[in-house]
Amino acid sequence: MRKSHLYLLSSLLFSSIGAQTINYQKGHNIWFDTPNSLNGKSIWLKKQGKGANPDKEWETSSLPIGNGFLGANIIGSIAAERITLNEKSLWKGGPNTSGGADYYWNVNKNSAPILKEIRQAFLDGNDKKAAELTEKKFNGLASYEDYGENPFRFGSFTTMGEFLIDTGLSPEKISNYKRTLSLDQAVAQVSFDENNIHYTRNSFVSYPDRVMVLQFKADKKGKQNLKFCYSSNPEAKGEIRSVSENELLYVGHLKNNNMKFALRIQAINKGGKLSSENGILKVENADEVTFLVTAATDYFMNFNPDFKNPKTYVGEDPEEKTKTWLQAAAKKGYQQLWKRHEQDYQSLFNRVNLELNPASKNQNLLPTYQRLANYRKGIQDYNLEELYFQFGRYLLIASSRPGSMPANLQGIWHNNTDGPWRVDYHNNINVQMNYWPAHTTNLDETALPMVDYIKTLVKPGEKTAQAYFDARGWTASISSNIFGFTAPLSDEAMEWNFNPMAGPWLATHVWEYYDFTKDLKFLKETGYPLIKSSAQFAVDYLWKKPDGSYTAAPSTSPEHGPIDKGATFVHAVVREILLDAIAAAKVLNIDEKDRQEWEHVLQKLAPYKIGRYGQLMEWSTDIDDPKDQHRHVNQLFGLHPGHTISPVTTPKLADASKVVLEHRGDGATGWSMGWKLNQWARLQDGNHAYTLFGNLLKNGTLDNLWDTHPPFQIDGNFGGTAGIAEMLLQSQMGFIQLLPALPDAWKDGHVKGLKARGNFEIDLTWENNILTKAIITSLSGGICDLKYGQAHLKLNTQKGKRYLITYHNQQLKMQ
Ligand code: FUC
Repeated sequence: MRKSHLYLLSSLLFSSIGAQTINYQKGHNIWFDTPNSLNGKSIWLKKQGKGANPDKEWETSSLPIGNGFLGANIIGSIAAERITLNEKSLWKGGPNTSGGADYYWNVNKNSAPILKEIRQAFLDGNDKKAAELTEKKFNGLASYEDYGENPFRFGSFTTMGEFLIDTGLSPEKISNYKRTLSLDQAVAQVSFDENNIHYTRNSFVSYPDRVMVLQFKADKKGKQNLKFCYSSNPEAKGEIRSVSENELLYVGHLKNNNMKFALRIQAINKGGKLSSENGILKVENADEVTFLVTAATDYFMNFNPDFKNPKTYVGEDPEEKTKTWLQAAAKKGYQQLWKRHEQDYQSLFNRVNLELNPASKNQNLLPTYQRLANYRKGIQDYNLEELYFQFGRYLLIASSRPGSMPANLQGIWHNNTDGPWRVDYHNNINVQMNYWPAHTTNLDETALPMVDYIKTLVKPGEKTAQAYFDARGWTASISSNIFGFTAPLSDEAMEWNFNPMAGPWLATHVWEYYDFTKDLKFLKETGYPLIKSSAQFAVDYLWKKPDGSYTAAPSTSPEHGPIDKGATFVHAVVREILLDAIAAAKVLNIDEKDRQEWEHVLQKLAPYKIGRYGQLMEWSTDIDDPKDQHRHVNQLFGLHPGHTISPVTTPKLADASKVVLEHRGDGATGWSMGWKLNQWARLQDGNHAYTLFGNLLKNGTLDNLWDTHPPFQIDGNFGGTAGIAEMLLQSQMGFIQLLPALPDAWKDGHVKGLKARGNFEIDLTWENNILTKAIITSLSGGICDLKYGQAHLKLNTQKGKRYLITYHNQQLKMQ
């Protein structure tokens, strides 16, 4: 019997004693019962085949922890604890490479004058010429590969190295091993018995105190004999030094761009002795040891970069910052650090609780990888589905906190000097997908790094908009870094490299932030300028044809198909940003003239078209292939993440979207299944959405529940979590739909704390697949327009009030 309120109780009980013991059989835990080896250590010394990561254990069975800035993976070996380390801003590339600032910013081709020729070629029916001109002229100057140019400008996210903490224990002699990540408490715990002694290691990363805390203890005194070693990024010059008997300091610079970074480790012992020599910390016969780790780079998030200054992204000295944080953390001590961490984390995580078929059998007695294996065989495990949902929320809190850049392709969990797609910000689905669950699962704050990222793109993106399209406003391209990179890359494969819709797509997230939070100050001071200038770009990018209509030429549908004179995806993004801009200007009651322009363009924009198979056409001509199972489904952008297609308001277009999804099939890479899950949910087909969710878990998920492309890519985790929220609640069409895509399998359930646009918090309870109760908490007041099936209820809510709604006799009623 599974009693979900027991989880809460147990998590409360265990939390109050500072993660002494995680009851891995209760609550939201990802756990393993066998230790990892140390085979993967320093994988940068080993050969890496394309796409394959030689450190399989890191990829499939390590546990990620983080505070948005600092990320780490706990490997949990016996003879040593190995911990891979990331700092979000440790990047190669940017204006401080030896090429200097002029070289870095000289990445756009001035191709705007060629647009006329391309469009004339389209008018002449010479699509081949249009494509060739686009391929030759609309790429940029910077390579995506470090072997493509020297110095390498685009750069890549890169590891901060790893820790090896020797224990002197032998893996052969241990029993009762557990490696557990508690999502309820945001702590990773490794525990085992050796020689009748029970050893425990607790690891967490605190956001309020900017410190990583690693605690080693045992149930007998004097058993901690440890050697703490740090191996830095091999592409850095630096030194690890012993600064006192209990403290190490590393200061180094990346060779590529001279980025400075610092790391401090301090040991605090109970009993025994500490010493430090030659950059190694030694613990002898201690009862308990806590290692405090602070790390930072000199990166400065600059929204107004000086294009002449190579150091425009260089800020505070990391040696100083890490010192201040370390001293403050050491003063607090373990218990206080733990309490502050737990309180901070739970203030976000506990906002949402999901229970699916609460009376079903809890299979938490099995390690997570075995549950996943059973799930693949078709054994139902609703609690595993809940765990997957909550893991996405955990990962977002751990990788995206205010003041940092957004989560990248691997969140903040990369184990090498460079990785797939430079572990970058990928703007044609991936970074956007990372933020899909931010608002719907009640984590608004985690979206702020995305807004900051967008702000870093504006000034450089204005140059890109001018150079290629002679356009107002700003845009970005396929890939970006932390140094405001907005140009296309040098590759001529324009089906992926041509992506001027990156900017407008990103800007739609800014409107989402407002729409969910109703934060007027944000909209006025931060949001609207970003949205408006993006809408201006979108208008100027379009081709005004001789007949007065607007179309996107040249354009592409991400990563496949021809250079087109009107790809559906592009029109859908344009529609979205213009609608957002109009809505925002109306809220602020400004820019009447701009609004008229945007409305005019919307009216004249090439419409959605339905093709010969009844499909929503992907390109301007009816060339779709029903056998095409490409992972990108961008032609359905209007269905999701956009809001211009819906079964309620545009049923024919929704039917045509369904044909596309049927053609594309129910398989794909991890993130693509995550996307199709969201799209089926938007079609309000709960059972089909559930099939996609099942496939994502079965075929796109590693043993530690990380999403895999392959390799590990975090977007699918976020897409999966967002998709589950979409199945339970939708609000994109101007009203709120309760349980719009509930699958038959989720017969009974309860969800607390999902968010709807308008700043409403919503709890739902259902039995036998039918809604019984909803509680609406209005956080900003205003009209709350509820729909469930055919039932409809409109409430005029007051800020701060809760409304209990029941569903009975096919009617929604306020109690
Ligand atoms: C997009 C996808 C790829 C990969 C990459 C990071 O370009 O098409 O599959 O996920 O992003």
